[in-house]
Amino acid sequence: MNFIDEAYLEIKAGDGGSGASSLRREKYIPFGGPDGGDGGKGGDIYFKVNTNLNTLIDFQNKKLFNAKNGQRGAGKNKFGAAGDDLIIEIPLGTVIYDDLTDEELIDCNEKSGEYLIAKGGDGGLGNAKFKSSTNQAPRKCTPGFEGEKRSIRLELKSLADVGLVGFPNAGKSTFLNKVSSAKPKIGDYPFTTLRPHLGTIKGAESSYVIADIPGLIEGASDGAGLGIKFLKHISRTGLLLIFVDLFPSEDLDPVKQINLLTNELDSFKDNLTQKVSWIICNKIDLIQEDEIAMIRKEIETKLSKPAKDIFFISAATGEGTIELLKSLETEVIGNKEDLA
Ligand SMILES: Nc1nc2c(ncn2[C@@H]2O[C@H](COP(=O)(O)OP(=O)(O)OP(=O)(O)O)[C@@H](O)[C@H]2O)c(=O)[nH]1
Ligand SMILES: [Mg+2]
Repeated sequence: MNFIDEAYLEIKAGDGGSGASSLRREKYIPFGGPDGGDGGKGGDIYFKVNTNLNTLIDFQNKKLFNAKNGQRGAGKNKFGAAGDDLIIEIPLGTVIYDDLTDEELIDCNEKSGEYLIAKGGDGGLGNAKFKSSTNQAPRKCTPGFEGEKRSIRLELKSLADVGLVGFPNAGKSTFLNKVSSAKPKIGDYPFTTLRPHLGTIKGAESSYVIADIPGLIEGASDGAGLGIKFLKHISRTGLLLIFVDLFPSEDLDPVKQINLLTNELDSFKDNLTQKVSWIICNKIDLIQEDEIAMIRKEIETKLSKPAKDIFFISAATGEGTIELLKSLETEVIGNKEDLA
């Protein structure tokens, strides 16, 4: 499944209706008092989590959202009706930012969460409210207040269980293609994957979700390549798979690749290096069997941060992937139980 992970919206809560200025006119009452009612409150705008949604695709074309204005007050002390609230449904895990200041406003991470994002303006006061001992027939009334207006950005942090990281061309997408029904594009050039993809793996006992994100390169944390922009998508996964290219086009041996990647992960704010990560050495079909033991030894002894586990696979031929998937399922079930 290819998902759209970002959206920009302009939202505007309803304005309050204006208060009315009116003097009571009835038979036999020549000087009726003021009876202008207040205006109605403008509608609020809420974001509501809908767990059936998993993309922000619905927002790509619709960028403007307005809640209804409150109605004006009227004579005979009639209050204006309040404007209806607007409820916008979003996927679980959506984070809302103020697009102008980049401040994080709301993290919509509760399953039945409903979050107020823009408040409707209060209605204005009718002239009945201005009656006093010195002014029995005021004409004054006030306009309604404006509803809050905001430019916001939505970002979806995917709720995948497992995240794939690695240099471009390491074979992350090939792996996801092989083991799930997701079909991210594969290419023998860097940055084939431009957006995150999610794939569901049906294990023996449960299913879980793997997120494939664009490749990282050295300096990603300073904006090189596609940058670390997409790392947020794996900031909530319990487990990272660090993909190592055993047949890289550049002179990057496995230990170097892992150390560089770990450095980039370190520079990302969400403590990605605190996560459990496994090393996945890919493309064993392209190297000699006796090299594997040597590489394993190197990784075990030379990493700046020791790896929890090391796997050798070929995403292309499928060799080693079944063992990896078995271990993944066990780990993911364990992580889910820890969370429960
Ligand atoms: N021989 C061999 N080639 C592989 C293997 N895995 C991937 N490849 C090839 O390596 C190239 C890159 O594969 P991708 O899956 O697109 O790599 P990626 O890590 O997703 O790359 P980006 O999306 O650019 O980050 C493609 O030409 C694949 O066919 C493997 O196990 N063996
Ligand atoms: Mg890819």
